[in-house]
Amino acid sequence: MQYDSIIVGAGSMGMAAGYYLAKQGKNVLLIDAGDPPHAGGSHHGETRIIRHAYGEGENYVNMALRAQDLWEELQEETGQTIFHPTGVINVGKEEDDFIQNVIKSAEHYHLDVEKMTHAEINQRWPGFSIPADLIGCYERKSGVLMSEQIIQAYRDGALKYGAVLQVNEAVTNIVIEDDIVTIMTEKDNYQGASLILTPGAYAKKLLANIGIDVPLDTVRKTFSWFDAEEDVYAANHFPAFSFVLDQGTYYGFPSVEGAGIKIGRHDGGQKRAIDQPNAPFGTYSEDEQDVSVFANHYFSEAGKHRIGKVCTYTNTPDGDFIIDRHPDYQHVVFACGFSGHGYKFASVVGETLARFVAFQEPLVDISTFTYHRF
Ligand code: PYC
Repeated sequence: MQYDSIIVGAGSMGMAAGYYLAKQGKNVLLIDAGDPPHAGGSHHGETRIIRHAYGEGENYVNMALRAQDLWEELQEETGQTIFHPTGVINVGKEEDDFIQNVIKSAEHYHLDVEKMTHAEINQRWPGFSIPADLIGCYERKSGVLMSEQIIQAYRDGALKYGAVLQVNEAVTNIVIEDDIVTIMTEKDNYQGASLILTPGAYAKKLLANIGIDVPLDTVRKTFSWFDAEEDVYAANHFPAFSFVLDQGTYYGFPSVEGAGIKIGRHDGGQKRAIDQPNAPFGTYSEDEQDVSVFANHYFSEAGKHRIGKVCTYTNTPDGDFIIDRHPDYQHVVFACGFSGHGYKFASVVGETLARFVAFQEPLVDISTFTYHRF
């Protein structure tokens, strides 16, 4: 049997691509070394932020807006709450590049963003304790995505539309010919007319198989939940947040469904070898210390550290994504290097990859994400 498309890596991006292809009636095979949603990649921890006025650069705004439309479509199709419209506040010094990019993105794309002083922020949300040297840019229409629930929804949808999913099956080799690809796993061999590679943290290793050298680092990251007064921090009246500070970049979530405030540090972390287990939370003193110091400083009523978890970022040297075609084989496409800020785009990346293998133009501009820019 030959599939129209094989997808290697059924995490955030791959599962979304499988869903959109299967929905179009394509005969799709998804293969994953785990059984997604799972805690071994970059999609667990329940929640992710979606921001539209993008501090990492204006070139992401169209993608963020298309991603938002697709999340709302998925929410409607599944009847599940996968997006909480909490709003997101970006906090930092006014002159910081990230804050300036948020302001520019908002102006150029006419986004609903309110610039606020520290006093206005502390008054509107008394759970914050923002010092006088910082400002905030509040995006009312952004919010929180339920990351694991979404992978499950894409999985259920892909299967409903006829996709085949092989789980707990590691790929051992990939052979590409002019009009066919053969994927070899520990259990079987599969053939398809096109191939999408979305292997997350395994990208460097798997892409090397097909002659593509991507400069990626895999980095151990942690995030934590803190006890929170629901009156102050519940998701129906407290926003998600992103802080760009001299001492580091932090992000976090209001208490969604009583989970407590969730906080992580975006920069830093420990480089890790992907074939070694990730060191558990608490291995390094900074795992708990970093976010606790941040919580005590910028939150007036954050409670005790409740629990922490580990995950992995797959970082490119410039922090921008890689979404491209194989230079010699147009029927092979890949996406990787999401550098800790990719989840919110999973819907639009999945749609784009599905269009790529059907030789349709993407609906958003991804021209800055080529792998040969390095
Ligand atoms: O891009 O907003 C973000 C984010 C939150 C957590 C990690 N990245």
